[in-house]
Amino acid sequence: GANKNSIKIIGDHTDMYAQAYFAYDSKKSGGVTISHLRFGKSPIKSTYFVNKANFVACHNPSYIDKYNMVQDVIPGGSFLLNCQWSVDELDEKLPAPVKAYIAKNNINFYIINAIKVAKEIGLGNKTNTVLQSAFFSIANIIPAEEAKDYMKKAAYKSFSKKGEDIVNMNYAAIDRGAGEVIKVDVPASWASCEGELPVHKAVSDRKDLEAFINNIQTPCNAQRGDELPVSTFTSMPDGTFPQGSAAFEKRGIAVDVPEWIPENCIQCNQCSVVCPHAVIRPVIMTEEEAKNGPASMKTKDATGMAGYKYTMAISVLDCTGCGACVNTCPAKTKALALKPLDSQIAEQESFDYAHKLQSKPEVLEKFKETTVKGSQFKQPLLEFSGACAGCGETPYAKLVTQLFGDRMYIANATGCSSIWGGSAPSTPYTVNAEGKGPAWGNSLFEDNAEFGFGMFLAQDTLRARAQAHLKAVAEKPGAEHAKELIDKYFETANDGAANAKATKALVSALEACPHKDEDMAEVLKLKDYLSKKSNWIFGGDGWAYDIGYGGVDHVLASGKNINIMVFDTEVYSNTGGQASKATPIGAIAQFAAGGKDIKNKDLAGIAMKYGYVYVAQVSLGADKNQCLKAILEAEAYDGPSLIVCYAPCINHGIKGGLAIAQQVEKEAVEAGYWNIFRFNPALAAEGKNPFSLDCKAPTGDYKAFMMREVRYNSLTRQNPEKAAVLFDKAVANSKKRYDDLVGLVDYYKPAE
Ligand SMILES: Cc1ncc(C[n+]2csc(CCOP(=O)(O)OP(=O)(O)O)c2C)c(N)n1
Ligand code: SF4
Ligand code: SF4
Ligand code: SF4
Repeated sequence: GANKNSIKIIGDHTDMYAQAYFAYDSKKSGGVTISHLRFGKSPIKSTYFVNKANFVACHNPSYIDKYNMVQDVIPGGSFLLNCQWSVDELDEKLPAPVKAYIAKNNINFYIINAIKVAKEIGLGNKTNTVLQSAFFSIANIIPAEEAKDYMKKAAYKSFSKKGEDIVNMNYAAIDRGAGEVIKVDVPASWASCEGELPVHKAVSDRKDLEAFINNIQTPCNAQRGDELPVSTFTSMPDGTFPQGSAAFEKRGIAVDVPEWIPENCIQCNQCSVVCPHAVIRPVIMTEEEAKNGPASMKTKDATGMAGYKYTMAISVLDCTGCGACVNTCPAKTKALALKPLDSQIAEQESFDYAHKLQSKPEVLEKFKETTVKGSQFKQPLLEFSGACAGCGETPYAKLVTQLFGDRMYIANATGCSSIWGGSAPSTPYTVNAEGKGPAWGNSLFEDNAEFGFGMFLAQDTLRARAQAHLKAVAEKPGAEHAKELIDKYFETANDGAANAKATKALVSALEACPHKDEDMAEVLKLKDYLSKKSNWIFGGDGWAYDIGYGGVDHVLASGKNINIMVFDTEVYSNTGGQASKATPIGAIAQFAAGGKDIKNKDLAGIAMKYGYVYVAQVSLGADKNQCLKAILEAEAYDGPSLIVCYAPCINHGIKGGLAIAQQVEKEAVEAGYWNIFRFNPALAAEGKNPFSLDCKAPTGDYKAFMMREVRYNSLTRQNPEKAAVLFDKAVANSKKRYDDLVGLVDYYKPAE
């Protein structure tokens, strides 16, 4: 935004011609944006990106040894680096080719600590306005005071809807940015520095993954994807990418990362549950494993497991610094504190060691995966996604993969979840030590439920075929030795975890059999389809409530065992926040610029009416246990399921940011803004009440809850009268909604 404003200022307030191209990657946190700005006295006829510039600014210090940025500056040009390093530290911190290029080409080299300035002003990690002001002070295109004035006008236009505080912070950033720039006296010795930027060659036991990373992912991430010839891709003509490649990116994008303070930790694992990026993970080790770990690894005795050690492993180079873990930590004195990334680098070695240790059955025996604490000892098979720092969607998806990831099929609607779920070229869905992980595919926005249904039907048909051959095997004389295993397989056919074990034992027995007849050979040919799979369809509210609703309804009505998870951000998040049918009354969104004046659709209520669909509404921060139960029940239910998850998003403009997303999820339920419940038809079949209202009558202040978010509070500035009317209606709706839910408890009560 700030660079867009800069080129507008130059175009509008000088006699120069101006042009701007912006190139983005698809990561939503720490992604690369390159602003190609051209201006000058002659008309601009260039239609290509700038590849030699008079001025280059590097806004993120972690890019300095990843991209050849300074080489893009012409001799005698200017280079601005945003970093937390002092002038004295530059010699040690800058890579050799950067230093050599600066010295040999007479580059005017400037640094600024915009990170510190933005933090002090209250802008958190938003450094762009500070850096915009630094640019104008160095580039000297417009007299300093005049430039500040124009920048402030532009900032007012961009941020006035977000409130006076934000505008004032941006004014402060403009005032401070220009003054904080330091011109570096480039030491002559830099000219003799030799070396290249480090290239990290990936090494993996999975050779397909290793080749993919070295030949495709690394060049793409270095902004050289356009140079790859078509022949690079011939080994993957169907477009299938290997899983687990995001783990090799190690982007180091966080300014601050959590430090674990073992003496304060109560080993509740809540930080791990809420981490949107699967960065922080509890690990229980034997004494021996702990002893063999890196010297800097911190441990403490594992509660409830004598002779074992507990550590909180943190992959600091994958952390986004969102702070959700720190804010969630319930320990009396917080057991996590945010510290500069530089100071915590040693933690990466501990993470790499701890995360490779064999998972221990005794740990899951003691702490069951069906509990919040126990679930976190299972490997997340969604890790290090490029979602916005603190995203409210990812923790739900991550939890599902911890429970069923090794046997999951996921059909993903287009939306944020398809972008953080598959930010080409990297893939955050990954595999466990046995090489098993979610099979993931993204179809279109409008037909994802149908796509997921197709995935289910294909698997189901192949499984039925394999089972028919297996029955034939069982009936033949000579199959007595396998009889018990075949019986076990059919007994557990509907239970994912048990059937996985039974299938494994059965398949190895059949493979070991010296005489394989036709049926047995067919079973083995189809062995990947034999075990029970966990079928999921993921997407946002824009998909589920609006554009893909016909398909969602079709799947729910099918009666088949498919689970639908909706990440409800109450807007179309991926495209910048357009209103959906999930957008509540009174919220400002695109296409609802004057505040939405009709209430949101009750998707869960509609689905419940089928009577045979498992339905839940959840909010992780409000009740982790309820959320976990809903996911487990939905998966276990032999029929269609729908889980609607409340997901705070950057588009809400939460005061305090997504660092407090979990607190917002809690307060949403306390205020009656969001209700949590479960409807399990399986209970009705047992003569029990299928409906469980899992939240108490609201006690929080509904309007105070709304006022913390720009999507609501901006309406009070824009049109206070309308805001008053719509917010009153919202409060009345919420009361009625809760009363209706209480009514459902009675309605579904089994007859005495
Ligand atoms: C038919 C169609 N219309 C529009 C788009 C553009 N589009 C891509 S993602 C998206 C928004 C998705 O919103 P939602 O389903 O709520 O998911 P979220 O991004 O909030 O997770 C839109 C409009 C598209 N891909 N296909
Ligand atoms: S700061 Fe955010 S990304 Fe980093 S470990 Fe904590 S929750 Fe995860
Ligand atoms: S949330 Fe805090 S107390 Fe709980 S495991 Fe994490 S660091 Fe320890
Ligand atoms: S849902 Fe919101 S917070 Fe999450 S990745 Fe999308 S825009 Fe970012």
